[in-house]
Amino acid sequence: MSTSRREFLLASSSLITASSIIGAPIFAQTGNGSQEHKLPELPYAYDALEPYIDARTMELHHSKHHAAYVKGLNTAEKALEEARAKNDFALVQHWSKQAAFHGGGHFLHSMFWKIMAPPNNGGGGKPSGELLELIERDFGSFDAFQNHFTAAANAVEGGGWALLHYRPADGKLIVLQAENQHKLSPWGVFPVLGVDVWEHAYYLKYQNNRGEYVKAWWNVVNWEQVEKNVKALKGVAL
Ligand code: MN3
Repeated sequence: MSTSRREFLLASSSLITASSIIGAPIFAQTGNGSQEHKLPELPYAYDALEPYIDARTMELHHSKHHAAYVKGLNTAEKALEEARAKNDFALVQHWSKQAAFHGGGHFLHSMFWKIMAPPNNGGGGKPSGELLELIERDFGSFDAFQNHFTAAANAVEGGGWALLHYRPADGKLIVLQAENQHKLSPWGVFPVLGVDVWEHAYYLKYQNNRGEYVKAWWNVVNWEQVEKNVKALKGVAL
């Protein structure tokens, strides 16, 4: 790593860790680099997003699915560490793919819990202030953004996500999809809002009706957190 790159990372990480833990942007550091990844606690109870997302789905999603991504990421990183120690890279492709898949899952789910809040208590409604201005500038109107994002979510092939990204290079917000947890978004963009459209996110309550789930999900979006995520990325020079 170049000196300037390292200095930039050090400077940005100290800025980001200055934020408070509660309500911190999703980019806040949660470890010191030598610890194992941990399943974050939900910022609300399993039933807090009812009636839009049911308690049983939230419990399974967090305690089973997200936990599996955390475990998978730790396993992959450990395996790559052992490969280096033994200088045996026969399985480097397998473990690299596992690290990307589970790493993507851990990051996106950590974001997902935070960008939701109980309906009428932080969740739902529309963005305001600076975030609304950015959305209107980049999508024309909030309705156009919402229609675009909803369509992207409904059209994901198989398991995946619709994501609102912030692109520091030009300060724009863009909507893209992700297949699985990590495919179809380019480098240099950072998710600030996302909806999980894997079937495990909605099947118990909505069965095969993804459209109804996505429509309901807007009622629990925590716009204040989305704005914090965008602000944390402003000024990051990439
Ligand atoms: Mn999921």
